[in-house]
Amino acid sequence: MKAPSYAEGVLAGDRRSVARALTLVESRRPEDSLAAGELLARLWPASGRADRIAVSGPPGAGKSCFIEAIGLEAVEQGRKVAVLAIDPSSPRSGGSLMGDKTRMPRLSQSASALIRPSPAGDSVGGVAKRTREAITVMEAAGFDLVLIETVGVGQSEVAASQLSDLLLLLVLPGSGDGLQGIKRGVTELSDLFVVHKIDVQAEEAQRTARELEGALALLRPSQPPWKPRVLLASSVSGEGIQSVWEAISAHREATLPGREARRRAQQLYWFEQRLREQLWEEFTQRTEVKARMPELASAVRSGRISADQAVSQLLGECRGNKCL
Ligand SMILES: Nc1nc2c(ncn2[C@@H]2O[C@H](COP(=O)(O)OP(=O)(O)OP(=O)(O)O)[C@@H](O)[C@H]2O)c(=O)[nH]1
Ligand SMILES: [Mg+2]
Repeated sequence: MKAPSYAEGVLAGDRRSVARALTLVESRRPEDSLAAGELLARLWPASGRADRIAVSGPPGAGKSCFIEAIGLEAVEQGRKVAVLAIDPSSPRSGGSLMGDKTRMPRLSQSASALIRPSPAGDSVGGVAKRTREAITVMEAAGFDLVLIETVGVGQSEVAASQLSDLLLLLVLPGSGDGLQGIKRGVTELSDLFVVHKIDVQAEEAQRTARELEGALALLRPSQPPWKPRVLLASSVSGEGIQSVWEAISAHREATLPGREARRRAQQLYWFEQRLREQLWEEFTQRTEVKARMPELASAVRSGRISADQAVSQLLGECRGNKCL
């Protein structure tokens, strides 16, 4: 039984146990899922203690560099920092800790930080497939700040906001008049906006920040009473990083009273989400369904029947032979 021994190690904050536990919960092997479930059940009561921050933004916006800068600031403040990042370059990161690939060389040297890259191939909706499970492991191990890097392609912000207390969006200078460059849905979910790389485009950055502020004034706040803020920073020069950290702290203070309620609502979201995934998985794995799906799909593709007719037909047959 792997689960109990890992659990003790994780709860004691042992880094090797944490790494093993993460590998177990991220495993896609069916035979690991029981042990992973047991492990998570053991760790669950000890989770929930960290501030969870998701960092989103377009590819190349500097998310990884920014997480390193903020992480180092947090470590300096005495925090224990866990980073859950997507490693875009490797299909399987084989346990080697990110180094240059994930652009957090200094943070990965810190004894108060643990960086866990997951392969980009495992991502769903812009965050790693097992990010929520990884958060549980990290929190049970005593990390009190979890930084989550998204892959930053549209879509990712819903999942990111459903697993974090704060969604921080990195914006590049000159990336659009006000909100044009950023999708409205994304903006509505974000709690902090950071116009990044101001070391190279200082004036453009100021203008972008003003435009964003103007646009935000028209939007409904994501987490009342917190009012989203726009800040400017550079992870290269370090300018503005401390102000971002202060804004993160202010957000925490303003939203802490509502945090438990928000997290319960998030659990409900994931309950439905996972149930949907699971049911789809199980349903489409059934022999009868597997056999019928391609025929129906090609009938829909060729226009012989409508999508709705295909669904009715498949479900009707399944009910008929009791496979549903
Ligand atoms: N000038 C300047 N360059 C930066 C800054 N932050 C990051 N960069 C550069 O921007 C490039 C992308 O940085 P990353 O941190 O990898 O960006 P990312 O958003 O994580 O990229 P993906 O994960 O690949 O989407 C790198 O060449 C960095 O050196 C900054 O504050 N100023
Ligand atoms: Mg990155």
